[in-house]
Amino acid sequence: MNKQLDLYYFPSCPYCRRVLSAMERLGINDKITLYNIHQDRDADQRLVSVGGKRQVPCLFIDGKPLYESADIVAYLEDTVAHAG
Ligand SMILES: N[C@@H](CCC(=O)N[C@@H](CS)C(=O)NCC(=O)O)C(=O)O
Repeated sequence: MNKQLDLYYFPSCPYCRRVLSAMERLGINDKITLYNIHQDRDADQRLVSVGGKRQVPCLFIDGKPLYESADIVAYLEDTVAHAG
């Protein structure tokens, strides 16, 4: 997997926790950079300006936003975890 993967999240969000647990389960924590939008104002603004809305979790795949925790988990399972 040579794509840049950035997860925008905040810790108390249950949908974010679903994605974080999947990352843990799949053993891919080291492949994804985390941005806590409650601690990082620039990241928060990037999420809105590039992603289009302030909703987390959002996974940026080479700069393109993927919203919805179920879709993110499916992407991680199908694409990232099998990439070696
Ligand atoms: N269906 C979404 C729900 C995500 C969601 O509601 N996240 C909340 C935080 S827990 C949020 O960002 N709310 C702001 C908004 O939707 O504008 C998912 O499964 O990812």
